[in-house]
Amino acid sequence: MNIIRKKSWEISQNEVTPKELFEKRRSFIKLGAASLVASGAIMELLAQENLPKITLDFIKDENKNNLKLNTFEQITSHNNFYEFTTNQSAVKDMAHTLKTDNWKIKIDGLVENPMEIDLDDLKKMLMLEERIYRFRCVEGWSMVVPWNGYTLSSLIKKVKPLSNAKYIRFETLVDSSSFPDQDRGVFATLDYPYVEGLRIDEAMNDLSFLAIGLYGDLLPKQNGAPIRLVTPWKYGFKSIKSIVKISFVEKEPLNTWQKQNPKEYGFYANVNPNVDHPRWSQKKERVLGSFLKQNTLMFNGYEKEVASLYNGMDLRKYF
Ligand SMILES: Nc1nc2c(c(=O)[nH]1)N[C@H]1C(S)=C(S)[C@@H](COP(=O)(O)O)O[C@H]1N2
Ligand SMILES: [Mo]
Repeated sequence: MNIIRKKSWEISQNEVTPKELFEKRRSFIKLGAASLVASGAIMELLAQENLPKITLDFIKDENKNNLKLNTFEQITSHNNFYEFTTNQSAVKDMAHTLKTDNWKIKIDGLVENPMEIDLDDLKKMLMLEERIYRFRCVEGWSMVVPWNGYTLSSLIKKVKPLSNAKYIRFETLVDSSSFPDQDRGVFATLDYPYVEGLRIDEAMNDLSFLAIGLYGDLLPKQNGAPIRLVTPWKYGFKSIKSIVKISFVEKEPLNTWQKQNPKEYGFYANVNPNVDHPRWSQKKERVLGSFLKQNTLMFNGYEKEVASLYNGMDLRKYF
């Protein structure tokens, strides 16, 4: 893990109000650049101002839970995207090789309306929304992201699954000219394509989201451009990036991390502070940019929305 660590004497961003930040920043501007060394909070405020231009037109999330957003800088500088590298801080500088022009998504398998679509088709068919979600990686870091995209359910309704479609399988692009790790043959870190899956009822849940943007602009490549899944009650590895294929299938798909290490990673991967990873506790998490850890919530805080999907299932067995 490569966490942004602050020294203990620095103030956490959670402890300062926006007004304090504003005033600190004003006095600091008067003082000039020398005081740049001063405060982590000021650095964070300046980072926050480095926002993309809002280019998308979407229905805003009211943020009823008052989640505190991570900065654009934080969200786009610490990434897991093994097709590039396992070095989380290096992804952003490598991601330019991903070719997203003329991107197509093939939807096939057990559906009435199989289709091959691009982002323009999605835009015409579906309603663009903002979703401010917590995001919790299985490694113990987390963030809050304002995604832009479409509910997965709205797309599923358009393709009309057949009654024997029980699961959905997602695939990431395979292209060794886009992804350096796919050019390493037997020395590659993972078996590609990266694959993920959801049960149909999980996919139909209103939280399941296909993101095409964040902070109001199209997704940066390191975050899975041009389209990635977001399932906020599950560990981050379920949120598969740069999707080229969505297949409706009868059997539970073998997802990449389960295939890689079935003792440590399962199909469901629901965030659960009571079920430890075999090598570390899942009770706490460190929010990107924060010094202190906070408690991890059951289903990452989305228990009300998703707990009923798992009635009668032993969550230790179906991990
Ligand atoms: N294709 C692909 N998708 C992926 C990954 C990956 O390596 N390849 N990493 C996963 C993991 S482990 C996490 S935590 C999230 C990270 O998303 P972020 O970089 O946008 O934070 O992407 C997930 N999706
Ligand atoms: Mo992750």
